[in-house]
Amino acid sequence: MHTPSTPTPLPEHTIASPVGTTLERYIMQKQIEFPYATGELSQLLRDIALAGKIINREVNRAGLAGITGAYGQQNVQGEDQQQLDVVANIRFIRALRNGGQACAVLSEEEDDIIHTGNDHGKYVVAIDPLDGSSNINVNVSIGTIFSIYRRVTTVGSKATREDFLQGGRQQVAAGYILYGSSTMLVYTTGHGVAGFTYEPSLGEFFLSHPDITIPQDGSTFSCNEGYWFEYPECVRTYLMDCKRQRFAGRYVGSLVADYHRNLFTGGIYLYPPTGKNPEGKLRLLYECYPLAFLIEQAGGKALADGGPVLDVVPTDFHQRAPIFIGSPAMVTAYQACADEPVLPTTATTA
Ligand code: AHM
Ligand code: MG
Repeated sequence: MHTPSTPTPLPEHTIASPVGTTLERYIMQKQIEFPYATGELSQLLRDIALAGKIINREVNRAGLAGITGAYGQQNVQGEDQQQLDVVANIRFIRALRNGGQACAVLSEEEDDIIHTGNDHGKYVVAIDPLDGSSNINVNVSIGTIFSIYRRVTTVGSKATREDFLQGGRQQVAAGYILYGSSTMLVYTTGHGVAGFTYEPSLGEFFLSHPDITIPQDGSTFSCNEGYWFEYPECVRTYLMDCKRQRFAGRYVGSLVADYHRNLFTGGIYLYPPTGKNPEGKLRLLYECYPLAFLIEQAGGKALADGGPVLDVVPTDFHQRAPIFIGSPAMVTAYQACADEPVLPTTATTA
């Protein structure tokens, strides 16, 4: 006779749900915490997540769909556009236009601001739709970076420059989407930082990293050392110090990927002024500001030339700024090198 045996418990990994709180639910929960919130910013964040899902799909099938490779034109910064840059730009602007909450968009790929036609929208969005263009064709992680402001012009009128040139401290939300071995959305609304991982089979972002904080210190530096001879002396001094301590040099060349790694493991990302880019290469409004806002919310630090990135005064849509961003102890150590007075070179007597 068959005696029933105790069923073998399923291995934990087969039943432990990787999923829990969806981005949707999280946004809703957060909204409830702010009694006067109208839900418009929440909707805007959903629109950005939707655009991220669409771009994720494009990135994943790019090789098969034949949309890798150069587009054959340059953007406003004089950089060669990739086909995916252009696709991501169109997708993002379309999602924001359809969403209705953003009245205007500033994109790395467009010379001027784009009016969405939603003049009653209360927000404006600055985006780099697909950052790390040089990595698109070689299957390396790339990302989207976004920054959101509440408009300062009258609701119902056309958005203007003033809505975008408010300064980094006026951002109401900012974040990035990393298209990597998994796709993640990480954002802040000024109340800490949360990270969500995309579950492609369900088509949902799930809360995977609540309350992200960057390690206070780290042992990774990320910069393009090919520019060594163009870097200011203080940058070389700092990097030499990193090397003396046998820190790891890690540079993907995709800002979002380098930033994301350093956010989780500790480190510093540097893009100093160079001969080719004396103001630095990265764009203030849709690269430096949002990542600086997010790093400060995660307990990190972001410097430009002589002060916090968020205090750099914006004058142009596409202006550039140097950036030194990451674990606070590392950024402070760089700052100490930068603050060191440059000794006059005096002739030595024999
Ligand atoms: P992009 O916006 O044209 O893609 O340029 C930004 C990228 C960053 O992702 C990356 O960190 C940096 O440029 C790499 O620049 P470089 O090749 O000079 O090191
Ligand atoms: Mg970029």
